[in-house]
Amino acid sequence: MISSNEIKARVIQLGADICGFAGVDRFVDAPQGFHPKDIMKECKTVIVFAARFPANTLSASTQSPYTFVRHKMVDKLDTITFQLTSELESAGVGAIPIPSSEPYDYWDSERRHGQGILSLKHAAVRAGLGKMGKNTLLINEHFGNMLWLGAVLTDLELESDHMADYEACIPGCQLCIDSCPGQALDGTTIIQQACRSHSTKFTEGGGVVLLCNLCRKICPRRQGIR
Ligand code: B12
Ligand code: SF4
Ligand code: SF4
Repeated sequence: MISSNEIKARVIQLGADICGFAGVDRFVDAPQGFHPKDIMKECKTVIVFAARFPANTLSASTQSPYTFVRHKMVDKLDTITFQLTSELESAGVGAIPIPSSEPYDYWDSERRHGQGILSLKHAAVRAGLGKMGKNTLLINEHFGNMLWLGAVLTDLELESDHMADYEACIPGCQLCIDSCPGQALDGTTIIQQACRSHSTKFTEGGGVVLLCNLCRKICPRRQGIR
């Protein structure tokens, strides 16, 4: 039988920087339809991992490098997710991959509101990888919010990691809320429509550029809290 340590070591070997486990009992408050067991009936543990998102992209004078790196991070995390799922399956373990971005099924076109099949930041909190800040992003003590997340559901019963014991935000800070050009943030959630209309640009050449990441960039804890 594969051990917890073997799984974590393999995830790091595949290119992730951090990895944690969250038992399904930690998802009792998940909205109906978005619980791990709604995706995989036999799920017992959510394996959550993340890789560092290169922060230098935030200082470029154009958003193209950031957009390029974002796409590479999607590819990187999805490759780790795919590989881990395949290897667990080969070892006789039930495993279902969670896409790190798209596709997802839920889309409300009126509100331009999408929802991942599993919210990775909620899963990461439950696997001890950090806490959510007022910008609604996961903040890890060492990597801040500059992380891209991934997850695999498994029917293996693995011991859950300790949840983070630090606070994500600096007391009194609301820089991200005040700076958001779309006024999309209120400290607990996000108006997706407002964010989408300020952060996505469709170029005449048919490409897409992520125009805004200010809630990420402006955060004093974007690269860690210690
Ligand atoms: C849809 C989506 C978006 C949407 C909505 C963002 C959002 N905050 O939810 C838009 C297009 C606006 C967006 C923008 C960005 N995104 Co985005 N996005 C996603 C995606 C694909 C799904 C997120 C989702 O389901 N949101 C909908 C729900 C969860 O949000 P909500 O309505 O506020 O949820 C409420 C309830 O539904 C409930 N809930 C929902 N699920 C659960 C589960 C549990 C257990 C509980 C208790 C509650 C609960 O709690 C909320 C509060 O009421 C995820 C990948 C993934 N699968 O998680 C990436 C993801 C969240 N995005 C990410 C990033 C980096 C960004 C951007 C920085 C991109 C950019 N522009 O550069 C911005 C940041 C904007 C911001 N401040 O959030 C990263 C975040 C990494 C991190 N450090 O946290 C993710 C995790 C991708 C990844 N694989 O790393 N994104
Ligand atoms: S990415 Fe930009 S528009 Fe979207 S929530 Fe963050 S600051 Fe606001
Ligand atoms: S900018 Fe301030 S309020 Fe926003 S997430 Fe960072 S520490 Fe929290």
